[in-house]
Amino acid sequence: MGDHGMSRRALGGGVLGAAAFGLAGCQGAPSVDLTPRSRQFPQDFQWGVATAAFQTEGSLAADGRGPSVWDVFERQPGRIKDGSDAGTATDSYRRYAEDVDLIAGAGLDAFRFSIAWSRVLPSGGGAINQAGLDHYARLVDALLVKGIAPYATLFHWDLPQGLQDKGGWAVRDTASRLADYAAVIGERLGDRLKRIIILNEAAVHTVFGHVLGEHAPGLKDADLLGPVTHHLNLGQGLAIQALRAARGDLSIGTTMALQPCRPDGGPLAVWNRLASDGLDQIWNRAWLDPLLRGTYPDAMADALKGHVRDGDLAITRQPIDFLGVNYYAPAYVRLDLKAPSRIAQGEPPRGAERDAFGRQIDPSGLAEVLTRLRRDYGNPPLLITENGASDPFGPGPAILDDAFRIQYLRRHLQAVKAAMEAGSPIGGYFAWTLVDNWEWDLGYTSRFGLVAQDRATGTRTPKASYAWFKALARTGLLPER
Ligand code: GCO
Repeated sequence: MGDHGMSRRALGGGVLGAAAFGLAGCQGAPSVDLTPRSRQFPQDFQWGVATAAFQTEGSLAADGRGPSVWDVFERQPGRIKDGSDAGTATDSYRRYAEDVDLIAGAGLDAFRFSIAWSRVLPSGGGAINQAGLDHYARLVDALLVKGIAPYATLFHWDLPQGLQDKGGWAVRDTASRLADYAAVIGERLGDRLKRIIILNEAAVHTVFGHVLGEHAPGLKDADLLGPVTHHLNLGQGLAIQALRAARGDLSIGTTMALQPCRPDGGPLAVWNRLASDGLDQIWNRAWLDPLLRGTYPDAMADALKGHVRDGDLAITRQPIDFLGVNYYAPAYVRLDLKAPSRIAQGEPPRGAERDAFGRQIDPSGLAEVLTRLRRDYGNPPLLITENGASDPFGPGPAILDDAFRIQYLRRHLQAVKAAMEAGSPIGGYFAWTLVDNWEWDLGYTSRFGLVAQDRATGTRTPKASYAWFKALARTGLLPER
């Protein structure tokens, strides 16, 4: 697996470090049909692209923005693979109009971006920074003028450092601060911004930011798994309530990184199945269950002890208008009795096709996730809020003739259409991402864009995948190959 083996969301290497799990056997992967009867998507299906504030905006000191945990983390030596920072990123804070033109130029219906909390509330709470808010008002207006539906994520991992200084997600109060911030967005932008996503991939933020120390805020403390998970879930519930109280006409959802957790060695590898089930509970169910069922899975019980108060699970469980699903790859897991969590990274089957992260490229994992939501979680309305492929890592120029990306998107969209035919109410698909950006701890060495960027000049150059996605958005007809 080379040096990619330890990268984030390969879910590996390390030890999750949770307290002992209630390990129980899990089912093998359900058999799923990946071939749709028809490759024609419905007329009203939304085609979009997704981005995140810290990965794109740059202008980190502009207009009164306060620092976030990522501003602090990226400056710590050794944290970012290429030693870069997101000071410029794609310069989207200044070039947002160009990006809107690219989205409109591709005929897309929707744009998912995130709002930087610390632009609106520079230290996380208190007085509103009007200049920061105005930026998002301008962006939303620019999208609406072109008939593009804005979807704003409230929290894409960039907690204001002012809140981190008070304990961040490890403390309960941060949940209320998220709700206050949500209310501000609902009240100040809700007249035109109608679609709001509360959290992005809270599992990644929890595990990679607080347990493994590979993401901001860079903490490596297994004891944080329970409190951080619960306070994010609680904050999400409170934020949904606050938005509903602010306005009655919002479409509110949240986005999760859902990954099928598969035992290394296949379903007959019984010991590894214990570990893959443990990871499934921490990674997927610790987020799905509190929101959609008002419960936590057993494996979280010890970690959560002392953090869940009476009534909390009535708050975490909220009606949502859509669930956002981000999918890239399945996770392979093995049992490791030496690891405190007993969970370690496994290997995909031999000969598996792999992405730049070393993860298996496998659209059946997406189908599996969608089937589960249909069968076990009441079939909520869904959006695919991220899916995409990186160029091979490295400093070289972007690959403009990116046939591999087109094939990745096409094959995953086949799985999406097949799931729709099987009864999943999927309303749209957002490719990750518009322009090659700053990929967190990987800096500028990983590129997911449909559009390349010359980092010296900021000039944007559409890749082959941009033209391909444009044709798809126009016709809704997925090419056969
Ligand atoms: C996520 C991340 C994105 C990544 C993308 C590619 O939500 O998964 O937020 O920011 O850039 O997933 O790895």
